[in-house]
Amino acid sequence: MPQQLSMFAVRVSAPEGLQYVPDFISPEVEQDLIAAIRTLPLQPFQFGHFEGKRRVASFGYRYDYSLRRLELADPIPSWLAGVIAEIESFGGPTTEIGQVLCTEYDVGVGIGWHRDKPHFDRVFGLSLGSSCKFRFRKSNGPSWERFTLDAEPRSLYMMSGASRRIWEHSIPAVEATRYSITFRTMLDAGAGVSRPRSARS
Ligand SMILES: O=C(O)CCC(=O)C(=O)O
Repeated sequence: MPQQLSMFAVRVSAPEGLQYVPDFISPEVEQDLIAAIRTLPLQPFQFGHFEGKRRVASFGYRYDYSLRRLELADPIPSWLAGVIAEIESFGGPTTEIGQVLCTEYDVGVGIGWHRDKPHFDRVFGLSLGSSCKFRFRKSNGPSWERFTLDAEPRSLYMMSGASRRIWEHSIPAVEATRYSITFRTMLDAGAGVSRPRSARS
């Protein structure tokens, strides 16, 4: 490789522990899930005194940024039972979803750089309605190592290991309305509150 080029060559490899499954659900299931999310009392994301533009509904647990702790939320609704069973099967033995977050991103809305709260273990995310650039970054001394996943509608991503604990993730402003459902397993030691009863069929 010419010297000039090698200076700019970037090794782009997926973060360890990240898995991606295109077409995890059918278009029919996608439409049913979007319709169900639209019936929820979605509220602007609360970050202490600040309000995010994305609108969310939490089930099982919700993280309260003012109190800095997990609080119990409404039980996981039964219309999620089928997809949760598929995700738990994909995740393998011992995978038990304890928390669900439904999110609506209107056009122009995204989510900033963050890692999920340490109370949670693995994070599974279903993308619905439109695609997004699911960006990852990890500090590499003076610069950032970066990776971008094109998360397509109906796809599932799973973050575990370094992709979940070391890398941060964010989504830039979406170009068409996107919905996501994130499903999280719990780290029992960190939960600090008793397990909610899930409304599973
Ligand atoms: O919408 C998504 O797929 C990601 C959501 C997310 O990162 C979060 O709510 O913490």
